[in-house]
Amino acid sequence: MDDAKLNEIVESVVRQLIAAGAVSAPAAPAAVSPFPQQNVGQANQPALSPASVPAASIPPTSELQPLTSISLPPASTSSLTIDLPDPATPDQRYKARVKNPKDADALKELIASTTARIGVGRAGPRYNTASLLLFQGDHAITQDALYRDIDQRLLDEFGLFTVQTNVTDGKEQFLLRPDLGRQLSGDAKRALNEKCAKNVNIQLVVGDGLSAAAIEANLRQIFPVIKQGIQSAGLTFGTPFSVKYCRVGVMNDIGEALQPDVVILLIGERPGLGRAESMSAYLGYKPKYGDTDADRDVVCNIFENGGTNPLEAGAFVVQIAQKMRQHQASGVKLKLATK
Ligand code: B12
Repeated sequence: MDDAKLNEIVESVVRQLIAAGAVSAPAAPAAVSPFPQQNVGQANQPALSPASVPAASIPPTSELQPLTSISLPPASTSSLTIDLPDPATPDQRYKARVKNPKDADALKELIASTTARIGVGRAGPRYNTASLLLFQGDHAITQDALYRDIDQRLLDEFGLFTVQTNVTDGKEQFLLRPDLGRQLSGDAKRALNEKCAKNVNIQLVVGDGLSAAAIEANLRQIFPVIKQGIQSAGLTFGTPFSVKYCRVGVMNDIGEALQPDVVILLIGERPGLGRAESMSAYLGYKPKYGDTDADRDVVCNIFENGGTNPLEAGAFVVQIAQKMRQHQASGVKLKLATK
């Protein structure tokens, strides 16, 4: 949402509060900030802060006048500004918020040493507003990654057609029924039979899993590395496709349907709070019904800037696939074979 839109919303809420008599209109133009302690460089008038709105005096929403019927003193909102800093920028995210720390430098070092949320301070027994907003923002990133589909334009860019698992009732069902996400639907099996090369050396598959954002963040880099790596090793690269509502276990059905030597599944990992771009590559040698995770390998935490770089991960995945073919094994069996 842009600043103008945000201003508009805040302005209309303030107007309603003023109209309902819950707060008094400031005598002169004033900054309105939900972050009173961060009113840096704003008008010298007192800001309308949550503290200046006595909760008991706010009438229920049903009693508020409709916005259209409010006539507003022009001076009270004409220069309404929002001075709330974006809580997700690195300087805000890692800001030490403990008031009067005993050793400010040590606190900064501690904060820099971990991605955990430490040194966030508090307002009485509660989070302060900045921490709460950051938490909510990060949670929204996670929810967004989980609930949306991979951008169709990206799939088109790589010529990937999409098949679906036995999940038929949207993301909620996908989340509640992992078993359905491990089975290709009847239509999917027919589509694979019609469109895909069989008995290839390497079958690459892209699955949404638990984060569409992860695929969007990494596919452009990792896909060409895997494809070229496989081809330059003289191996056959099957017809790649994508699976919607995909769980790792679907590799078994893919193995049964197409009989490749190795299946490589690029899939979105369960997102962390505010970290949605982490992708995994799961690999299995001749996957078949009944195989478990003990028969698979995984290269995890694939993302730029902090994780396994997708270009390097691509090269690593090609190496593992070659090793699997060489030893005709994957997972624990491969580990034992290469001991
Ligand atoms: C959730 C999870 C689990 C759950 C899976 C249950 C479930 N149904 O989701 C549980 C708690 C059972 C689990 C167990 C283990 N896990 Co785990 N797990 C994860 C986590 C947090 C998310 C995985 C994810 O999002 N998958 C994608 C979704 C779409 O897959 P899914 O189909 O819903 O679920 C399947 C996979 O998650 C898979 N899976 C989960 N862990 C592992 C580990 C291995 C080696 C394999 C092959 C598969 C696998 O099992 C699920 C059922 O098929 C990752 C962290 C990460 N950054 O990826 C670690 C992670 C993948 N797990 C890891 C490990 C080591 C294990 C264990 C071996 C731990 C142990 N010593 O017992 C076991 C063995 C797994 C097995 N199934 O045999 C490591 C793998 C490191 C590596 N490169 O080898 C990771 C990366 C965590 C880490 N940073 O150390 N795990």
